[in-house]
Amino acid sequence: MARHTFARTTLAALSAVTLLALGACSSEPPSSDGGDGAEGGGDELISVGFSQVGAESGWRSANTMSIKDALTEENGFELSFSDAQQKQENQISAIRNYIAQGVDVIAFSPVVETGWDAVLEEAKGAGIPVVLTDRAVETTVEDAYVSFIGSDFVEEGARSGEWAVEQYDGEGYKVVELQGTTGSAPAIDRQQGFADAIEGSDLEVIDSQTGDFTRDGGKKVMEGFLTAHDDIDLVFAHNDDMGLGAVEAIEAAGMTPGEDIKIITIDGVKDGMAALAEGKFNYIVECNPLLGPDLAEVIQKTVAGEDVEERIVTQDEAFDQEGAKEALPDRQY
Ligand code: GZL
Repeated sequence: MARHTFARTTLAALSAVTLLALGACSSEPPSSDGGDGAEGGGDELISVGFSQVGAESGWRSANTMSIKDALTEENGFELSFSDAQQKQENQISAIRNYIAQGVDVIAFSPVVETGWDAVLEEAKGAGIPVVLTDRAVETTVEDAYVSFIGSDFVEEGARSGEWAVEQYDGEGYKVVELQGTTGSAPAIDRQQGFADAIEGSDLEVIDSQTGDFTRDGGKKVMEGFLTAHDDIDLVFAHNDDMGLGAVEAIEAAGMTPGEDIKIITIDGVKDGMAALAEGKFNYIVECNPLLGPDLAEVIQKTVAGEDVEERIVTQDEAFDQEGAKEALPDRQY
């Protein structure tokens, strides 16, 4: 509110001519009828309610930064942002608040795939378009969202498995898997993609458990794996943060990560790329978190009544240790 108060004070002090030149930087609350709010002079801000999963990983922090950097007032947006601390009930109540506020658009990154039908129905009933970023949902609601912007997680799992087969097939590798958040699209799809890719090779997944995408979760699960198994050759971690937790557990057990036990992860955040460049990881499949610009464009087009692509697939690269050394200096996140 301070921002709006300040804006009103500043605007009140300006001459009428300047005010006209500025264009109505609307500090009025979003239109109550859930309308798109931009039917007025076209210079009004587009009000957006965004529900973020949480702040569980380096990827999430980079994703949040990208969204906040794109949905700024100078870019024509009024952003309400909430962090759900990885709890679906917090996301659902945040979305309900945005509906009650009558924002122009709701966007969110669903922490898990299911359980969204009721709130998606409510947003639809209020005439508020919904955009999904990062993760998909399973829903029976017709036309529940206008677009889903994010990576192909099955492909990320497959690229991880294909590289593992290329490098290690024929050596009878025993694999342990650090899964992402149970029920989340990336955890479900990455596991599927990896399993399909190693089918027919002699790599065998001997244990798999969720570390909830956090470094601490990855460390604790890896400690359990090291206690239960004395023949682990490879860790497949669904994100860098859990892989970095596994590095701590492997080193604490007196072994050398990247050599005694190989590590393949997904994301490609700075800390992960640094571990890869240092030889503690062996391969990373990137999952680009910089979704803000695409989200801003989809919202602007939606409010303007233009068609938007229902599915926007983010392009991802992959890196081995040499690739990480070359790419690290220019990484944006
Ligand atoms: C992927 C994203 C995942 C990342 C994790 O798009 O949902 O969640 O891979 C993050 O690092 O926690």
